[in-house]
Amino acid sequence: MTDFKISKIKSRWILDSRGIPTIESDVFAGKAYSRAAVPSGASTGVLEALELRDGGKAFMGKHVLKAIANVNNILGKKLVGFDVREQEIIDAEMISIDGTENKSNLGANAILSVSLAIARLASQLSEIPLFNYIYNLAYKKSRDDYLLPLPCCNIINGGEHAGNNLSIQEFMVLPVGAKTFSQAIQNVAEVYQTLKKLLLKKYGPSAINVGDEGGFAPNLNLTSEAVEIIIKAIETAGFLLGTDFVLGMDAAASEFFEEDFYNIDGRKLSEEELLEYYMDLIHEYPFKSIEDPFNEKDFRNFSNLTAKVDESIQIVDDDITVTNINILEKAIKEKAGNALLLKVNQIGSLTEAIKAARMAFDNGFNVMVSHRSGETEDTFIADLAVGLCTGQLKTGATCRSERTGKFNQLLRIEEILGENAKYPLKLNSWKDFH
Ligand code: 2PG
Ligand code: MG
Repeated sequence: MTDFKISKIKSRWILDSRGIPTIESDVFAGKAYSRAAVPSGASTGVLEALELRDGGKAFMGKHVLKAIANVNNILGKKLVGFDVREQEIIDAEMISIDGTENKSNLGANAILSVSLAIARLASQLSEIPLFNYIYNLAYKKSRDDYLLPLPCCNIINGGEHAGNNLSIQEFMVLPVGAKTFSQAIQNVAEVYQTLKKLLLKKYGPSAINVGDEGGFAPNLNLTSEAVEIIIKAIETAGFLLGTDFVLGMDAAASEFFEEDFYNIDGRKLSEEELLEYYMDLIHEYPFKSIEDPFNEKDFRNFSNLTAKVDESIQIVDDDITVTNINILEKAIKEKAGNALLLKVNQIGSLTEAIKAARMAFDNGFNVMVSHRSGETEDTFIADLAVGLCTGQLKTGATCRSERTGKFNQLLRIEEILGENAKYPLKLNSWKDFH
């Protein structure tokens, strides 16, 4: 008889992709165990659940020994005996032990490491793949075919993720013309390698250094320069712009917002001018996804832009909603955006992340599962994107193992599913899967 009851939890620190410590937890049921690690952002939303750091000298204040102690000494004791298949009950228990709105007692990083490891252990002990387990958990039913995500790949890095002058944080290519996930990621990898050659030729060797998310970080000054060279790479690699690939961006505008203007491309734009700036970009180039176009408090301008763009274009809420259902509710009500960026560590438990995704879908919003700029080798979000059938995932470029690990897990999932692996034909393909 399989033993599903938690017998022990053990947490430790590991290094994330920027060399900053983060927390990893092992949850045991008898001799079996599963493990999960927690990522960390650089351009974080102010209302994100609290990532507990020690302060003081070690790792420049960024050590996570307090969070680790909270798992080993508190959660590890209180959760013994819980059945790992009771994800919602265990997450609720951890939230209640923490007792704060933003998980500031135990740390969202402490709670999340346990929450994800529990789901992984339950899937392992139930002998079903993690994506399958997540689907059953989220939708309380089962299915045979799954929607693999469109990989929204960030191939030029700017903003907080790179040491260059680009104001826009992420320039993404979306391989919408592919018929399968594996073809899609191959197409992106070919564009990425072509872009490398073009950048080297035009700007010299320093232009092919990469940023935090594996995209190139050339020292360009203008958004248009980055977009133009990406388009050239798409075409040089033999693809059709608009058909094989469309474009996406994460402006992460809170990072270049300065009280009453936006500092972009060496200019100071008012909010009205910034809105026009996006409209011009959309007019000139096939942008189909724009994330965080205004600062995270500006619901009004998120609404204005959403109302102005064609409905085939996504306005993605990240820092503004921080995967929090109470804030998402406001965004839905005010039509501030039409898509949710889903980051498990913004909210701190799997149950709450699933709730946010379901609320988004129930209200017609798209959902894009997302990594953080500080990542680990943990590939949980690949299974999460498939399990929720979001049809979209952003996890950087086809470079650096903490990014490619997620794509590689998706290649394995595609293989497991065979003909039951579907690939999105449009950004809201999820509608057929829920
Ligand atoms: C974002 C993320 C991930 P960070 O803004 O969407 O790309 O960046 O993890 O630094 O918040
Ligand atoms: Mg973002």
